[in-house]
Amino acid sequence: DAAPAVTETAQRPVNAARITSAAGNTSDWLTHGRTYSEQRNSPLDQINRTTVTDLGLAWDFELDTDRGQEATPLVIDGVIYFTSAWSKAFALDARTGEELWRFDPQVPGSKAVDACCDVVNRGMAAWGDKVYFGALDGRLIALDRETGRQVWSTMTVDPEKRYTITGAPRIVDGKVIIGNGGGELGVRGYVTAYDAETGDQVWRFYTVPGNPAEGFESDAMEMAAETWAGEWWRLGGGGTVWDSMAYDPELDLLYIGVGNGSPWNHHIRSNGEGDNLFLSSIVALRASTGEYVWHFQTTPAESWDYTATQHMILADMEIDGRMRQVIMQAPKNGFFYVIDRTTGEFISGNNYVEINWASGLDAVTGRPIEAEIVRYERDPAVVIPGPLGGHNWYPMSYDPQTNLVFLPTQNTSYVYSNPAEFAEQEVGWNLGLDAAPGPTVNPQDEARMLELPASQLVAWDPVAQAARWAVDYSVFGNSGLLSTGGGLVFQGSADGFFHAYRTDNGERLWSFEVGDAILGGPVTYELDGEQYVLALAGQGGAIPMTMGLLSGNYPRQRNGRLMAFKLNADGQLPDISMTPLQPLDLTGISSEGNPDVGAVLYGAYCSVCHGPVGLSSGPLPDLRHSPMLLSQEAFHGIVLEGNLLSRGMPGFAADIGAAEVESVRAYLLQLAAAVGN
Ligand code: PQQ
Repeated sequence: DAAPAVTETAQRPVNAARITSAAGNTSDWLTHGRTYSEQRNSPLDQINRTTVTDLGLAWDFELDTDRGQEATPLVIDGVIYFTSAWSKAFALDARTGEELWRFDPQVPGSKAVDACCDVVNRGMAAWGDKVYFGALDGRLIALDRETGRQVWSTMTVDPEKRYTITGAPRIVDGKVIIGNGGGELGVRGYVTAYDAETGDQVWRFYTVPGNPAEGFESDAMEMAAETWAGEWWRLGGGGTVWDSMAYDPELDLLYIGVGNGSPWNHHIRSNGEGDNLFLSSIVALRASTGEYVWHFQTTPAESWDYTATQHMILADMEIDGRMRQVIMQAPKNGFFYVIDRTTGEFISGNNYVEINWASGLDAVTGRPIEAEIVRYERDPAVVIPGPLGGHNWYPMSYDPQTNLVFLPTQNTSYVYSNPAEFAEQEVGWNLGLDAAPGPTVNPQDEARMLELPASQLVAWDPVAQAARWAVDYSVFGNSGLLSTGGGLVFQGSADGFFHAYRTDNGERLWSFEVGDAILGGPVTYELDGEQYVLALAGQGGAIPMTMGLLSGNYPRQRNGRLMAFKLNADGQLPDISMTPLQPLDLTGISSEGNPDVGAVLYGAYCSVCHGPVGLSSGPLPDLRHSPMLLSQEAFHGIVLEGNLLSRGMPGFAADIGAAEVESVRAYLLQLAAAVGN
């Protein structure tokens, strides 16, 4: 047989016609959610319920970092474009995985301290002959698709404030739209549209009002200000748009998912008064002008980090005998919403995980019916879900064949407590919570959580507002989803596997051991008659950072990697050779520091990234086993001087002194001594 001809794929510009017809184009994955409706469903069916047992690794591409990998790759004209942790951009040959170019925007390591949830990046957008992505430090960068050379770069945030960018930009008609993050660090949220050719600003929409004395930017801000009290602008307000957007080209509506309040505690943020628009809302904007059209607030008077930044899907479906144009979201608060996307009218909602903060939704307005103790006015309360949500940013998928939404859920709770007093901090988070809460009024709710599976893959019927099937997992932080015409739904599990399930009943048909967590949504495309599935692995993001080892411990690959799967391939990944951590030999090691003082400092400065009580996992080393503890000089060099700055560990010399650092060391030595006891 003759060798198959090498098929060159010509590079064609990405334009409106190409994106709006993307549903029928199976050789590309042109936008973040595959199409503007963000369904993450492909009609491809070569890999199906019968053939999936022959699915294997075609190639893999190792990255140069072990931080969290959250990007959804784009595939355009035979080339894969994606971003890694630290906002680095890559282009690979989609057939072979061969590197075509890479671009490193040189984000300063010190910026990691402003990233609430790891130095992640969720991907790119493409238009014309360029690709676009946000850098962690707030730049929006345009690269030439062919060469990877920078065409323009613009600073989208005030660099003096603690903004970050982790989300992927979206493209509408020659405008690049980008949000930002920082809701835990006192910023004011907004989205901005830039001209894709020049990088010039076209419009900006703020999500929460600023200081009324300085005038409102829009009528929408004037309306929103009516729902705030006190001097909220001093603390930022929050409302960051750090991940999800969707677009309806016929309605010319851009949907943005708006985040939590800054600080979280509504008593401190707004005197405990008002709904605080547009926090925790889906907001529809006229894409051409950035004007407000409608909003739907999922959590009025947000006080628990209940973002509505989660993935939004557009679909048309029959409900109560009527065809409805809907937008669907499962925000952190635990309710699945079906909303009319033309008007913002509430159609239906139901809780998709067990919750205790509300007993249900008002049947007409969709407003939650709150439970009594959850505002933690007097007593600390266990609230379900907690700040990580019933569902976080991990993308869902909608399968028109079965009319099911596949949803990665998790069972989380948290003890919220009003602090005796609140003082804004320049480093670390500003949540307005008491870090060491006393006994809660509802300890039985915490006990209930231990009976539930850590997380699930749920197949949700959006018409009936009910689960059709679910797969249980014992770990937190499983990946986003991809469903296909082959009747399969793909998901990576946080314990290091890539799985394929039947869409109709959840039966597991295929698994591949990766040895690392997949976080983002897998994608699929077809070239030269072969269907590929791409998955990006690399444990990180909020869950392992803030939960530490409580999120699950398992062997891991050294670095993140992009993997391509196709039928009849038999590639192998490197062996996962992780030797169990041994307790440190502490003979002759002592510290003059005060471990009790160290524990408080650790909680204020370190736990945000290193997890509770030194239990780091995922992207960061377990501090209880760190040999750096053995040398006072090495420890102070890192914690005070910033000797590991390039890896995202800043020096704290401007904030704390050597005696305090030594107390942190004393505390960690105490934890290290307790290992194995
Ligand atoms: N990021 C993750 C992640 O990447 O795993 C998880 C979260 C974020 C959250 O649970 C957040 O609440 C969150 N909040 C903000 C914010 O309020 O601005 C930003 C981000 C982010 O940019 O990653 C997250």
